Amino acid sequence: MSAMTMNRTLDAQALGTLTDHVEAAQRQAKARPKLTDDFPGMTLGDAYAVQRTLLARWCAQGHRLVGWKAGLTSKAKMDQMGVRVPTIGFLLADMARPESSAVRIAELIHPRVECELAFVTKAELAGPACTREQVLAATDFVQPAIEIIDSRFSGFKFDLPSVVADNSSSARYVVGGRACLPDELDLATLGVVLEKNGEPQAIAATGAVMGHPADAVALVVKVLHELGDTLPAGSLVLSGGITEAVAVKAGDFVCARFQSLGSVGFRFA
Ligand code: OOG
Ligand code: MG
Repeated sequence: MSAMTMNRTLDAQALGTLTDHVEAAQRQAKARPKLTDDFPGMTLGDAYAVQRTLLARWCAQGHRLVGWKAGLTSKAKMDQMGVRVPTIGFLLADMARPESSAVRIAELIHPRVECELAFVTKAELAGPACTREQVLAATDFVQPAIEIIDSRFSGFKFDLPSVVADNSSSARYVVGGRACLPDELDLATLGVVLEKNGEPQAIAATGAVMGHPADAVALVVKVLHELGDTLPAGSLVLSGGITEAVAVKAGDFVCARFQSLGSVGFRFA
């Protein structure tokens, strides 16, 4: 990611209009055409400007930022979505749902679930060259997670600028299972099974995420640096779907089983 790729072209009015579109679609859980249909010249820098404006609006309304997610960090996810550049998105406290709970599906458009390794940090991470080693040294613990993504774009179809502006499809997340210290395990070789209603849907190992999921946390730090920001201590970071995402409907029970880290699951009501 270079400064070049963060070029911005939108004036303040266009930025406000695009943010209005995303905010309304998220609030109403209503799909709309992807943003680049109306703003074909939108750049990646423009898209992150919309995402930052959206974050500022949510925080001004009393929502609390608790961390960040990396998206499109595995080949399975890139192939599924047809976007080959990893992205980041923000996580708010009220997007979290408890393990083993019933998650309300009526608040969502066309949700999909992803199994991810979550990191919780104990020191600030910053800069353009954050490394896997720095991430591991700053990690308090890791834990299994399921992210619920819900693109606000019709047909769950988008391009890179549109998905970034839509906060990388972030909707809900559930963290659970067993918390482990990062040096207790080889975080690149843990087997993971994503199940729906007791049936395996996808199987992979944690290294499917960029070779090592800590590299996805480093990527988050690098993108934040491009945006003039850092990753504070105490952040939750979701490192990205290890397998392809799986569509769900009311009544489904989903579970992600992680080698050595236990499992996390919940149902959709
Ligand atoms: C974009 C978000 C991707 C992941 O873990 O890869 C993501 C999408 O696929 O809608 O969260
Ligand atoms: Mg994800």
